Amino acid sequence: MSTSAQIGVTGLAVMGRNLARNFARNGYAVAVHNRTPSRTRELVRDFGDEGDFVPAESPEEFVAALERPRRLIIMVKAGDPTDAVIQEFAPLLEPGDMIIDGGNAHFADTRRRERELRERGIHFVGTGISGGEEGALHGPSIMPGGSTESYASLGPMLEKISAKAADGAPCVTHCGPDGAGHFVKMVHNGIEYADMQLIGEAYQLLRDVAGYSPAQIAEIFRTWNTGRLDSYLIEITAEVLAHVDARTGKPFVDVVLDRAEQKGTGRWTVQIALDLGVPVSGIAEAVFARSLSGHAELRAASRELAGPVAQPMGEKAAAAFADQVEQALYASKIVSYTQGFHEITAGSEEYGWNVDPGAVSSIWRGGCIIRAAFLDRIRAAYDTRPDLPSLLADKGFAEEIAAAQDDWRAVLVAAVQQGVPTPGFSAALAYYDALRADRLPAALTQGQRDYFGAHTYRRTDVEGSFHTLWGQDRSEVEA
Ligand code: NBP
Repeated sequence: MSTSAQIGVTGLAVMGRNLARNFARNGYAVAVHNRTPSRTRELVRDFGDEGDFVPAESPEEFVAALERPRRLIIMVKAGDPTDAVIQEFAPLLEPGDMIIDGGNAHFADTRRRERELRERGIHFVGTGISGGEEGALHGPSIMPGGSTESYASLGPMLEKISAKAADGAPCVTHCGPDGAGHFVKMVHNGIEYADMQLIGEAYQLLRDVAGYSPAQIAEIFRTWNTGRLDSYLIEITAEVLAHVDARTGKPFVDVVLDRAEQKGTGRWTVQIALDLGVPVSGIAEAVFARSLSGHAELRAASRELAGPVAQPMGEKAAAAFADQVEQALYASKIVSYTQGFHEITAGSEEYGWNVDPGAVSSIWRGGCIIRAAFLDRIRAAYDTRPDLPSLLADKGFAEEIAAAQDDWRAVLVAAVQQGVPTPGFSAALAYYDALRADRLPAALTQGQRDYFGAHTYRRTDVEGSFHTLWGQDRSEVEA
């Protein structure tokens, strides 16, 4: 058996197969393996001429085909299958070898696996990969965690197969130790949910309030895609909206059941944010909006509830409204990313990862689903001030929001008056207004908590914790 392969991929469904082809097309000899050997044979049969593949039908054969230290990528279904594959392969490996998990693992699982394998001297590199099957083949955005030592060996190969940003920079960075890569990928997906929700709300407003057809809205999105909203998601939104269903001749978007599905990474982003105490309200609203859309019976039972029916406006007013929606969408997007980056920095602090948010924004500029011109702005903000406490603290973003806010508010007024649900736009504005508020009703909350539970409060004028004797003479005591 040849021991010539520089890297191996086990798990040859759509992602693993395309990733293996990407390595091979970039000149690497790639060992390929799959639990069901027919997938391995099909890969070599269909794409064997693209590069140097070393097919293996057993784990032993696969491991023996890899040069040392071995680099073994797992691309199987996340969860139990990943543990099963690790248990199968780890006994065949030696200290210094690397197992790279490119699946969508929960970062806590990655931390556990990294710890267990480290005890055996094996590097476990939990790696977020974004870009879907096309990205895996032509260049994804790659978010590896794991040890610095493993990145020194693996990094140059990942850089070669990754997407490249417009300035040529590879869309890969060592995010930090153990679960940092999968954590960053999780938040990427959470932001993706928020982006999609905001775009959906913009579409609904343009349709119901402005009165545009899907084809007209596709044109509006195409125009937006030439400006500051330039992004993959805006681009594909225009494509989807312009598509006409061949079966009925209707706009495609009108024949698709309006129940959004989800695989879990958006939900994880919110669950972890709750644990970390980070307000990611925009991402949460996006996850809840998908959940709500799926409650068909609840929606059917509620359809007769009272409320306004949107009345589309005239052509001239519609054009002006579309400009306002662009402002609202852009401002809300800034808030979504502000919240997402807050979660990344909070996770980094909690787990001691030292994640560089500027580097993360840089590798999201190409290959991944949220790739956008906007990411260049975020990177520039972190370049200017690496310890930026919040994206809203960046002068440029603050000025853009200041310029957008009248329109943002006007769009929400219209949405509320016309009964169009805009949870993402609304949550973003509420977050913005809460942050800039002089006083929040949290003072009242503290008073209530002290009243019913003697939870104590702090004062604005004197140091220390206090409790009011609510049931007695209401005098204040130091707690
Ligand atoms: P799937 O997530 O559909 O997984 C199928 C692969 O897992 C097959 O190779 C299958 O082998 C293997 N597998 C399973 Br299932 N159980 C196994 C076990 N107990 N032992 C060994 N192998 C097992 O494939 P995918 O869509 O290519 O995704 C791969 C990973 O990449 C996933 O973690 C996914 O979340 C992640 N990801 C996917 C995308 C995307 O756009 N699809 C994007 C980014 C990340 P078999 O052929 O023998 O059944």
